[in-house]
Amino acid sequence: MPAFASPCDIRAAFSQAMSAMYRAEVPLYGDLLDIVADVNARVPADGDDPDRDRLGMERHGAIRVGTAEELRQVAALFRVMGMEPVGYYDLSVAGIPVHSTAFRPVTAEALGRSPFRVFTSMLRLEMIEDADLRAEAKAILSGRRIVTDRAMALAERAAANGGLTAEEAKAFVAEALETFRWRREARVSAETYARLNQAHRLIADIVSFPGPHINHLTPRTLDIDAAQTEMLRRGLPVKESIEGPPRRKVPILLRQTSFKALDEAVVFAGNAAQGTHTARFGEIEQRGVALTPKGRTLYDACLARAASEGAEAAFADFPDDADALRSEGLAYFSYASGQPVPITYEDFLPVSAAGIFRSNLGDEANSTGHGNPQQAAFESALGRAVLDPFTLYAEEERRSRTATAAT
Ligand code: OOG
Ligand code: NI
Repeated sequence: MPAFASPCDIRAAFSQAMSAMYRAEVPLYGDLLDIVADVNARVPADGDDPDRDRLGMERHGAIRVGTAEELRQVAALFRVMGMEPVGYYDLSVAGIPVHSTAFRPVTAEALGRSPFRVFTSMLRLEMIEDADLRAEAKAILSGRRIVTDRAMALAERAAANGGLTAEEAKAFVAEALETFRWRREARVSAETYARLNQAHRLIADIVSFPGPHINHLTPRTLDIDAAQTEMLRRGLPVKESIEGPPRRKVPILLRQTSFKALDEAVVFAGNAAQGTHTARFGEIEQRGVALTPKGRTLYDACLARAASEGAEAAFADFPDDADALRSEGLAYFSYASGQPVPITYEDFLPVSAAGIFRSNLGDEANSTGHGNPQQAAFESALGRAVLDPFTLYAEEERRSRTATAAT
């Protein structure tokens, strides 16, 4: 039996390589890392942040793929790194023509070793209204290869053999990175780009380029309000409001903010006309405790009222101390250390994601669509079911109880 590199180590190496690449491509990302590191160092350790050890390496990124085949190919890459598809997100509720999942490690141990996630969206071609444009987008995507032959071969080898040797893993990291790299040479003419862009800016972003360039890479902060203030002080073009719940004593779920996409030079196919495209942006996040289905229902009700009542008033009904969250069954806790410790929310929020998409498409307006979740169609494109996040948190809580009972 050859010794295989652990998927956690491959993921950690990949996450680092991605961070280095993104830093070189988007210099503002380096500023963001500095701000977050400063803020995190200033937040006093009070035992309430069990994740402090992993914070420095914690990142999430996002990509948008065009076809089912592309989705399966990136899933094969993520599998080598021990990342599984968790959750289904329907962005059509916000008029955005994609649906999504998050590839991430699923055990507490793996999350502790390398907390790296990629929010992955797939284009919903059927949401392009113009039949000619829909057919054209489909034809353009059909000739595209977003994963290198060598990366695909290594992913297949890992699946067949049960892993990659250290040497293969190194080659895999370098090859897999190619899928996420920004390339300024569009595969379409300026004229086609303009028509795709007219249909939806996201469609142009997904269809026009050689691959699903990583569009942001987000570090995690312990105090997003302080980080937001510092971003504003430094003159970063940050969006006005923080997505998610208001500031609380016991943070819940996820709060996020971002700064606007950058205009980047592109070269169009055919006559090599120059143009610009807004592909990449900056984002930071603060994570809190994972909510149970009951807690999530209450959260959604508060969020719905926040628009009319204001967030502070709407969330006054949501208990803000750990004992109440636990005794009322609103949040998940781990009992591994003999005392209840909040289980961190490892996923995303569709409403926040829609807000992030929108602000970076240059559209702060609250556009809404019909909302048409098609999880079965997404899963058939992916070739497997996505995992249910609630099940994962509940299992983690149960496991910690059993471990505690045994000692
Ligand atoms: C993904 C936006 C969603 C988040 O943190 O909610 C996301 C995208 O713009 O492709 O990353
Ligand atoms: Ni994000």
